[in-house]
Amino acid sequence: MSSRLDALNQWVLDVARLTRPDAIHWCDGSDTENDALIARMQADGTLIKLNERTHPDSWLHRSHPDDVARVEHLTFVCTSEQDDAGPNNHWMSPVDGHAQMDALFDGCMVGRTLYVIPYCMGPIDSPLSRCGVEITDSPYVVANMRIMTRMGAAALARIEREGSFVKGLHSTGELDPDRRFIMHFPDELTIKSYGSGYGGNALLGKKCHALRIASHQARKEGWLAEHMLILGLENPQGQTHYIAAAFPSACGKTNLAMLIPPEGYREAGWRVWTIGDDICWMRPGEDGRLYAINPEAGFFGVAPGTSEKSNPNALATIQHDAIFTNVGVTADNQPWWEGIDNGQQPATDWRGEPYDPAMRPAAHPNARFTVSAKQCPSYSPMAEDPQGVPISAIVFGGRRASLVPLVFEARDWTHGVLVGASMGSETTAAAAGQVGVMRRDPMAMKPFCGYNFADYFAHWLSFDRDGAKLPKVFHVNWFRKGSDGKFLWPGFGDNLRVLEWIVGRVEGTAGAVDTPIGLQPTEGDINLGGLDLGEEARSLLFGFDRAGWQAELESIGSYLEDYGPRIPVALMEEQARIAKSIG
Ligand code: GTP
Ligand code: SPV
Ligand code: MN
Repeated sequence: MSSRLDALNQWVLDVARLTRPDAIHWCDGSDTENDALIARMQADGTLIKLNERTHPDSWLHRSHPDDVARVEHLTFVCTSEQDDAGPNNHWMSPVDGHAQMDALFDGCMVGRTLYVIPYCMGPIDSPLSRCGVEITDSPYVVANMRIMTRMGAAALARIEREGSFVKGLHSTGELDPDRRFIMHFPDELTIKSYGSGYGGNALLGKKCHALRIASHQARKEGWLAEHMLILGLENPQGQTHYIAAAFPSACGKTNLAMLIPPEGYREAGWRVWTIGDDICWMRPGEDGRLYAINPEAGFFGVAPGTSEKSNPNALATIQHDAIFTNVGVTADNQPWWEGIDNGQQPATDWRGEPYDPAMRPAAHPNARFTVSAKQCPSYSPMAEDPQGVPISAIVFGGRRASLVPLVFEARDWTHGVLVGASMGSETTAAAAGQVGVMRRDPMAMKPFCGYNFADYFAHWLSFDRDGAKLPKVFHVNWFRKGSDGKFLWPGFGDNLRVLEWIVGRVEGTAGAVDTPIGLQPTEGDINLGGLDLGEEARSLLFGFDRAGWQAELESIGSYLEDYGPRIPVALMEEQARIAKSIG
């Protein structure tokens, strides 16, 4: 088979000449094709069948033990000028990048099948959607891309019509960490990824295309590609506000996007609708508001911590037709992870060894599930709307054990951009490296912005123009800890209380007090009824620590200065204004 697009046929031929596969397979996305791939992976041990009675049509994949997360130190943006990639990216010249990657790809598919995956990011009929083609030698990648994107014949038809597409070339190679690179060539709309089979490194439609390449396109075309969930919050009157929220990897997007309101709210008629849990593309509509789509079709979610109590919607979603990567299993082959809290015990850990509680966790901390969004009970019908949904509020948030209160509101758009740009968060297991180290992660895009952050902040500021009806901007922190080292805020379903305040601010009905960092609720402005918050919790979640913020603003100032003269003056002025008002 081939396509009606010469440029695509030629690229596939060129790649095949370089990589020398035994066979070429063009994916049509059909059930028959998927069944055959799954059977093949079951036969060679790539997939292990889970308990058919409790988890129909579900699979366990155990990755290479050194290939369990994104590798930021091996991820590059290749632009002709290093300054265009910025201090926020590792850089290589396009010539060197191609040379290094092509040497790795040379002959790497001998004995393997080359799969051609046409995919569409976003509803197939949406003007906001964008297409790509991933070439891979990994059937696991094909099966995951089929869940995570609109993959196959319909996407190919759109690509043939449009004539252009993002090119992604992937091989698992030898899974040798010393022969592993993920490179982006934004000016050529090209991605080359070698040596890893893990999600963010290998499912190229996701972070590589929908964030790094798309952020580059978005800047040129006047839109935004963001690491954000999108949810609809329906109130008892039946009105729905859409909220987009950027939290760094493994900091709560999936959980917030699928929230089930706490007791009392549920009965009153509050409801959360899930549009997306990881990526948001948005652009100004004719009425001046920002309209957002979720470019993905599935969830690649963190398994550990997912339980009937923390995220019942996610648990319901993964009961069938799911792929579990690096979880433990029970004696009767049910998936298991730390925090699943279902009364069962693991027999085997994620490496396939007998589980020994004294040694290490059963599931890898970055174990994931891959599942179609359509299986989620809270999945919004609006997620398939080609026009997208209007955004009423943008929420930034990080994992901050100290200083940062539960929630505050930015005074205006420029202040909101500063709040996003100065986000800090403690690192998690989603990326290789040390966990729990506080770093700046602007807009949760540190690992994903495909160009210089200084230009990215300027792009954000540029949305504040005549006729724009921009969302209000907020900052939240679910992860503040008390002197006993425990989380002070119950989180999960109770985060609805904060969303209620946010929507109240949008509608002009909720109160707040002015502090140097923005507008903060007092305890009386948020419904805390039924919660058991101690004195320390109340004062830290709702207080303002002047000395602490003084130091924080200084640190934000020097962080922004690291970007040199490209940093927008308006952002530095905003930082100076706030630093001064703290005193
Ligand atoms: P990526 O898929 O990596 O982009 O992550 P994500 O932002 O979707 O993170 P996710 O919702 O999967 O949450 C990751 C971890 O944070 C899990 O271990 C959750 O249990 C935990 N978490 C999520 N929400 C809350 C919360 O409100 N409070 C607390 N304490 N933990 C939370
Ligand atoms: C993240 O790390 O932010 C994820 C998982 O959502 S991955 O697809 O691997 O990037
Ligand atoms: Mn993510």
